[in-house]
Amino acid sequence: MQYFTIQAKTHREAIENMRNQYGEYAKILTYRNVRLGGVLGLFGSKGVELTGYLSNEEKPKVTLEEGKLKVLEAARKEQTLNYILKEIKELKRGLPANGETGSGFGPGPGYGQHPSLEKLRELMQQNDFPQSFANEMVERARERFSLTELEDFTSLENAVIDWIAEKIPTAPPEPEDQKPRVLIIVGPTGVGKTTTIAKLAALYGLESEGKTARRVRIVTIDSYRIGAKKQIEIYGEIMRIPVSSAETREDLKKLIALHADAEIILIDTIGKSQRDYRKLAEMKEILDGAGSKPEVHLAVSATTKTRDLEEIFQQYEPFGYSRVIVTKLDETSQIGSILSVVAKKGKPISFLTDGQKVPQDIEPSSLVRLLLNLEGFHVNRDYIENKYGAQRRAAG
Ligand SMILES: Nc1nc2c(ncn2[C@@H]2O[C@H](COP(=O)(O)OP(=O)(O)O)[C@@H](O)[C@H]2O)c(=O)[nH]1
Ligand SMILES: [Mg+2]
Repeated sequence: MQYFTIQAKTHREAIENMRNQYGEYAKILTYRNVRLGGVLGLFGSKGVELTGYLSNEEKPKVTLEEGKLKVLEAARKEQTLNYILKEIKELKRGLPANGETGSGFGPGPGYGQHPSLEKLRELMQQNDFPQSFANEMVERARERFSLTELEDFTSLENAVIDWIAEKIPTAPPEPEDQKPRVLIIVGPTGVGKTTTIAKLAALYGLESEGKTARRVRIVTIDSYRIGAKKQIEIYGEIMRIPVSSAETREDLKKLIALHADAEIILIDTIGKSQRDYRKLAEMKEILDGAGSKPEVHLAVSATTKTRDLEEIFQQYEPFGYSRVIVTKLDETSQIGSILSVVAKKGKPISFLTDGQKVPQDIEPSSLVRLLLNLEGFHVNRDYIENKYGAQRRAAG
């Protein structure tokens, strides 16, 4: 019988060496831990030593031995798997379990979520940003911020402010060379079109610090509603701005020709439900009398839900509006819906109104004002003003 001794760093390596040197007939007799190298067994590194012999037994036996080895190997693999699973569980225990609670936003159960990302979702919800918009911001944060960087929530907030700002469409001020400038406001009933026309009439038509009064005319095609004409006429009287009404496309054409000497003609329109297609078509027909280059502004209330806003934006598309006036900012602290819709539709905001008082509760839209209106962001006012102040009036 031939005997052998094998030393190796690990048990596995020893067995492998044995198989390589002596093949499948090798059998193990003894097995012990030893020190490899060093002097008199000292100072060496840890290793194993096994002794064995070569058996003359028939193949089947060996096959059985191999089978055992396979089972052992499989068991070892399973142990490794179990070990890895245990490690993963440990790791997860160290993370907040937010991802698993399924906030409705998360990537799904089983994913850990950094607390800052969770906080960001809350911020987005607090401002009424729709889910898709919130998801986009959180995804960006996840992509662009490392785990360590996420610890600094202030810098994440600043970045998100920038990402929101990037998405808000801006436009250069309307060209003032066209005379008269024809500005039409369309939009659903009760959003504040007539009130806004009065505010604009004051803004342009009354003298104020450093600004001379411009020649403003008001035309209303809101003569269907009893009292509606009266409302704007009273404003006109107070401001000494002439108000006339048009009921047909020909009327409107004539009035615009008549006011050829005016600098700005403001046109107030019938407030109708965006679902009253017949009335909308009728109004479109009348407004065609305004010539080829009127500026059409769609007025919507900041309090409108995202879905309704999308429907309104869609239904007023035939009027070819190029700007959006956001009214009633004083009635809500959540502007995520309107911001997400103007971003999606690519329509710049021209004016913001925030109260019933004529003429003061209006201002040209600015990124600064919109961004400062976001709720819950602890962003330094100076940061926003320095960065976006230059774009003030950008959309006006
Ligand atoms: N709180 C608030 N109310 C407004 C604002 N603008 C208009 N309103 C009010 O909304 C109501 C409808 O306004 P109106 O101009 O007649 O709307 P229109 O039907 O679109 O012409 C009136 O009571 C206005 O005083 C605003 O910015 N804030
Ligand atoms: Mg009105």
